[in-house]
Amino acid sequence: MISKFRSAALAATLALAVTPAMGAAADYAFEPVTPEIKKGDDVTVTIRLTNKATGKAVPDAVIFKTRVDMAPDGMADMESPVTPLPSKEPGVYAFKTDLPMAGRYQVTLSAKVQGEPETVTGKVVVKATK
Ligand SMILES: [Cu+2]
Repeated sequence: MISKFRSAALAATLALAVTPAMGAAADYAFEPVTPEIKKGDDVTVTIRLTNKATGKAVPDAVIFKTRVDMAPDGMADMESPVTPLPSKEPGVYAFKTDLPMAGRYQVTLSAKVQGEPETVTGKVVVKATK
């Protein structure tokens, strides 16, 4: 019973932890620098993070979680590996991933932004072309 209770309590805690931080997320926008990319392996996806209030790019964010999948085309379980690449421009974050088929891919990001206590999350859709 105790361990059952504990895991239920843990699950509740985790559910609280992953509740989207609307405040922080609403203040920032992730946008693809190149919304269309030729399909293939080892392609570079670049995403700009901006502060909606100032319109300025947000440099030095720590993107600690990324996921690329084909959820927009009904293939959420078609997930691609993602490797962060060095940023070439402040506020622009680059990743290496695979876009094996033409269609829409969703990039889900979680970031820590300087001076922002809440985790900033966002979803970006990029299209792979033939
Ligand atoms: Cu697919």
